[in-house]
Amino acid sequence: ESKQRLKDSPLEEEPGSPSPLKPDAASIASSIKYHAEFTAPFSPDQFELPKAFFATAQSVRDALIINWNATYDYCEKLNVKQAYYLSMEFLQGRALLNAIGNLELTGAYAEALSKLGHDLENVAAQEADAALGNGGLGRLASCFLDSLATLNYPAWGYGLRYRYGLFKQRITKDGQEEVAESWLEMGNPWEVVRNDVSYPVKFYGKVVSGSDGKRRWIGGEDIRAAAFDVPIPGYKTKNTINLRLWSTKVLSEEFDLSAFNAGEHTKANEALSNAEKICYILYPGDESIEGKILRLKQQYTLCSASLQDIIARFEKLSGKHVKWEDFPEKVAVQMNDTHPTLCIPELMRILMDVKGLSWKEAWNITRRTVAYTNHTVLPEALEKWSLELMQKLLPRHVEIIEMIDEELVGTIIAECGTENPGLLEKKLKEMRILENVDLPPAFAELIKPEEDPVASSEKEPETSKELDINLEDEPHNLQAQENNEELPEPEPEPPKMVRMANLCVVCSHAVNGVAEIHSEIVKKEVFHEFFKLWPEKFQNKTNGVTPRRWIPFCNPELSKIITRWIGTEDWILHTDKLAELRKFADNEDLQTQWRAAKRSNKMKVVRFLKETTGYVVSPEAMFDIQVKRIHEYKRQLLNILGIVYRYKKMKAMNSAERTAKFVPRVCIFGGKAFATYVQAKRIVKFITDVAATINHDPEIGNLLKVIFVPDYNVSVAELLIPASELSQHISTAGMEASGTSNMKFAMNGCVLIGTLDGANVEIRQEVGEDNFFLFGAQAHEIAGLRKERAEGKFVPDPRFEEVKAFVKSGVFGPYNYDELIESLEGNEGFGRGDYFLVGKDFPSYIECQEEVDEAYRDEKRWTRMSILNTAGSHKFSSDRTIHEYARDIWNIAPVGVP
Ligand code: B1N
Repeated sequence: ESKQRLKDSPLEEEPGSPSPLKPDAASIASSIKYHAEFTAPFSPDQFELPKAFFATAQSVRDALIINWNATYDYCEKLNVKQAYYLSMEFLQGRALLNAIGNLELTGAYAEALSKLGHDLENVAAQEADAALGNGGLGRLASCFLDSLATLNYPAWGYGLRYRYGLFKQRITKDGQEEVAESWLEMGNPWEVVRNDVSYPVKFYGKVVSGSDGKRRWIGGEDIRAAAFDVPIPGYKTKNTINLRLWSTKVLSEEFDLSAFNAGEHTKANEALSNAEKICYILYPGDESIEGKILRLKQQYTLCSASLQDIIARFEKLSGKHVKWEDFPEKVAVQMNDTHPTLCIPELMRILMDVKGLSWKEAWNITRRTVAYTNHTVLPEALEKWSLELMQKLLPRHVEIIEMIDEELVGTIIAECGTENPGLLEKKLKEMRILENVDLPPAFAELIKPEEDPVASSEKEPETSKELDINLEDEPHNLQAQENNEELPEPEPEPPKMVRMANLCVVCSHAVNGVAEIHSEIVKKEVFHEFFKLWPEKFQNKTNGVTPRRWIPFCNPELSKIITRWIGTEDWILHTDKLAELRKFADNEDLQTQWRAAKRSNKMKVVRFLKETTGYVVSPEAMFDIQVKRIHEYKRQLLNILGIVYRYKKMKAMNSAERTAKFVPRVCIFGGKAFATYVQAKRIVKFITDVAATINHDPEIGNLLKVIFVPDYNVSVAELLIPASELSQHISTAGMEASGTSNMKFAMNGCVLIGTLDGANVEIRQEVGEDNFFLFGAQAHEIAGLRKERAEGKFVPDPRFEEVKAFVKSGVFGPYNYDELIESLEGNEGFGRGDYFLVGKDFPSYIECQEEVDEAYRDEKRWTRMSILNTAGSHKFSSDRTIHEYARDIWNIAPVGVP
């Protein structure tokens, strides 16, 4: 075949010859030198760190490409079913240490670089983080890729190659400032552009009926999506899978040469910039929706290019006779949240309009192919698009969505009957894909609008609701509140919207949440009506993180100790072996080594904090960390108010009393606030102001330090997590779908303080109740507590009143915190009624923090807790999660490349 690669390539593995996977330091050094000379984009006369990084990465890339091509060939040859993980975000972080770690070449590379006069760690630090994601959702996608490769699953990731990743955060005297993150500026050694792989993607235009009766989408704007591939190596395996990122460019025919020749440069460039700007920047909203047309174009580009690519591969491997009904036997598409929902109408469209299948055939194939993961229950994060906007941009897709909606209406009516029109109307209102859109004429007559839907819905026979969290009872309209606007009056004509989550649930064969409690809320609250209709679709897949990056690669010292005590390093692949540490939890030798590793990781952070913030902290103090996106529901405010309370108590004591009562702590915060989320930015500013006051108070000294680490990202996480002793996961119960840093902290021997929310619930189960600091209201109580609060029945704890008054008194500088504090007060009319229940949980939080101090003072007890956290964290490997997806949703089997 012409497509065969050259078989005499010198890079191919020769049977019997030493494996190119295991080169020695000398051959690595010569490969690095070769790349420094021939491929690194730097001047010839130097070999400084940036060039050393580049040459090193290029040499690693050579090794990866051999495995990558072998994996590609092998999967094609076997033609097995593949999973495709579609995600608008992949938060990869740095790749160098991960790649050489997975290839088991870390030692050899360190030696080779030292021969060349460089230190591996410094070289690795040159790499820019690939921050093509906002937080947990994007990082999860990256952990999944690592596990898919490691476990030899046939799978690919599909995403977008944003030129600017998540913004860089600067902390100034005014709080957070955002700076563009131009990660590609120095070049990206890991990607390979595929000049032979690109697809047209269309926007706008109109739909016409052909003479054959088929609908056709014509006219409009055409751009091209081009493939950039990134190799994803597995650990201790040859399997290296592909992450295909799309970049957009103009179709060459679209460049208006005549306009250019006529001197109209702006006009000539218009098509060019329209196409290129689609992949310009990652939307920085974490759990907030931006109904912007550019975002919809991004989403459609991902879906359209990826599906065309998947379909092209299916056709190629099918040979002459393409059996479309076999498509779901070869392809599983996983949608990472609703962001890639357009896969659904796009697959339907291609199958019907391009491949000539009937509606019924296309529908069956689509439903068997796609599955949906929900990552959030926050109402403001459930994506909706304006029907009008979508109609303009994707007219044919809207026709298809309308048809799906119509069929859904038919199903609902058939299931529910028309005897109780109120109930039927309620169900339709909740379940339909189209919102505020009249019923299709065929059904309109069946429903009498006179009935009061609320009154009759109470007749609904459905009784037991274990989790009574009404997320809709107080829609939390951030933007409107930020601008201090009154919430808008209900519009006379409410806007017609497309609800992406409903579309996903209707069209997917599997819908899953990301932790047990979250999956229950998904079934009992968010998609309750759908759950009653199709209970078999709903599943749980508790998140996980890759143990490779999050234990051995970021914490080699601890890992050596683990291996020494377990007697093998198999735990890196089989994390259940970590449980064996339990039997040594009280062993003094292990305890001593364990503490020494923590201490040395803390020292690294001490140096890092000095460099980045100027603050000098003591490694003797407890390192207490909360790092995650800044969001009111994650309650960084609860943490900092707890610190303020502690500070106030300290100030009221003399020095001897203070040292007797309090354990010295370094409280570290990190995280980015969405640029227009005013309240989140106020929280950042408040933390830095509290930090400035406390850190400069000579009476307090090392007893309490507060640090806001700027520009929290994957690399900073890799440094902080191994040094952590206490970490905070303190969201309002029911609001954090899972959380994944909680898992990373536990793995690294950090004790958690948290609410019964997301994966905390399962972590606590696994590590044992005694080794987790629990506080706060539970998910099933939240709705009731909010109601009580709204009725003015909540009596705040005097300690909470005291701390608020202290802040208002102006101790933390001239900046006005009234609006921050008022968000915790009152209800309608004044303040915002403390929607996130900071005041309610405050007393149990500060009492729990006292227990933390007490436990920490007992060194042996604390070390035992720390060991038991690592030992109990084995469930949270993404290997376990991926096996579950493969078995329960994708139906794929591993294929180890020989
Ligand atoms: O997904 C993570 C979970 O561990 C977290 O609990 C959850 O908050 C996070 C819109 C999101 N949910 N939704 C998003 C991200 C970007 C965006 O534009 C929503 N992120 C989560 C992994 O399951």
